[in-house]
Amino acid sequence: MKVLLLQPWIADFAAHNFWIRPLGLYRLGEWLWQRGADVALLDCLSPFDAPGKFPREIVDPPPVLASFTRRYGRYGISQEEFHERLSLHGEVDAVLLTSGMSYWYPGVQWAISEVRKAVGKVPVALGGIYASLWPEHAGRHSGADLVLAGSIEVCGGELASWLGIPTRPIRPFTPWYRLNLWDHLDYAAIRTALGCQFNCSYCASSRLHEGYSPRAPGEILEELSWLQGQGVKQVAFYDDALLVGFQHRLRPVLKGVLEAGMEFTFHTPNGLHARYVTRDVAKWMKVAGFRTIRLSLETVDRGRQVSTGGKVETDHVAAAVSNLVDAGMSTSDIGIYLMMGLPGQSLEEVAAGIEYVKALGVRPYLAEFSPIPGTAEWERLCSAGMLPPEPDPLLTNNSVYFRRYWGYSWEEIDDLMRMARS
Ligand code: B12
Repeated sequence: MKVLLLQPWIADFAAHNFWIRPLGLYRLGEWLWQRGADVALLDCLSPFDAPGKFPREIVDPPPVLASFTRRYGRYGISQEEFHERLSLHGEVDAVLLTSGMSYWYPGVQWAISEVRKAVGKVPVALGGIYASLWPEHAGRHSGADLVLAGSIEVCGGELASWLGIPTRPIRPFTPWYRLNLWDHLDYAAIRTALGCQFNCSYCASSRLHEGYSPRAPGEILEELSWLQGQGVKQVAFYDDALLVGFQHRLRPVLKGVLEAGMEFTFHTPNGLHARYVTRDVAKWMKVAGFRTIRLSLETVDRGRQVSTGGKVETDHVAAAVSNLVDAGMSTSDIGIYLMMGLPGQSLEEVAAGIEYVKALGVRPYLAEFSPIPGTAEWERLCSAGMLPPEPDPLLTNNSVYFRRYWGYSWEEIDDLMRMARS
């Protein structure tokens, strides 16, 4: 059996390439190969430089977004390139798509429709983040024959019986990079664990990955060593909680990297837990080559810090910044995420966060709240009438939701965003 793994286009008003890599499809490829299937990859988001902007083709926005004046686009490779690559893969027995942000689902629809045009009746299944967070919507609107929610460990049985492959492994585990899925870019993304030990009220991590499963440091080192051999220089960590259990998880990895003389520039575009950035951790990060550092503060309002999950206190961030600076990190490489648009949050609260972060000498980054079904914040919004009944996932777009539902004017919001940038 030959299976084509497909990473679809992004459909949005903007799309930045923060070292985006199809990690979910890599894991799926490993799982399929162990069960006797051969795998190939078509990635609509490769090859493009990172960090950077994806090329886009302007398209008409879906009707629900028509009132937004910004231009909507399809980001990634051109349609011609898509069809060329599809034909190079020859005949396949099934196409398995992943999905990223749920509000990128038009990208999934376009990809499935193009596959159908080119290959006709091939079975198409969809998984990943949109499929996991909005399974009914994806079932009705994606065009896939099968929609599977959750990690492959959770939905694997159903996938195996649909494909007619064994549920249990019949081949030894082989990492994705030995399955010919590598596309020769000079950057990579990696996860050292799946899931998160925290349970923040706005985050869907627990719906995507049950529990918390760290990978063995040796396995991560082997992957890094292979990537180094391919000329990879930049590596982004995609963990939810990279620094949890630092001494027995990340420290051995960084030690191994240094001992083997591997030279990487590491990035943490997904915010780190500030409380774990101790002096020791900061020193390791500096020595091992960490560059882009993002810390999650989210808000300086103590009540909201507690009610959203208690992962951070304002002082943790001040201590983390000073530890990083003392370790030799440049303040221009340190950014602090602040959430904006949370239910009940005021402009003043966000502004106070911006002031606080600037006073630390580092840069605030506003992360617009994107409501996700199944989270505590979602329930809060529904009871407060701050979401239409049966909302289209497009309205949860991080560039859309807060402008339409937060309760402040565009001018007020623009002022706040300018304040963060200035
Ligand atoms: C890394 C990450 C980022 C990175 C990279 C994002 C990217 N575009 O790839 C950065 C830091 C840039 C980022 C930014 C943002 N992110 Co983010 N991010 C994540 C994170 C932590 C991991 C995603 C990931 O790469 N997973 C890796 C692989 C291993 O997992 P996976 O894809 O789910 O695959 C598994 C299964 O889904 C399944 N599977 C996958 N595909 C398929 C296919 C088939 C057929 C099958 C059967 C199974 C299957 O098998 C895989 C293995 O088990 C998730 C949280 C999470 N724990 O997933 C949030 C998450 C995706 N992000 C989220 C949000 C809100 C954002 C921001 C909007 C935040 C903000 N306001 O700025 C921005 C948007 C930026 C953008 N436009 O890209 C939300 C999603 C929101 C939504 N509505 O969809 C999440 C879920 C976090 C949350 N708040 O709950 N993010």
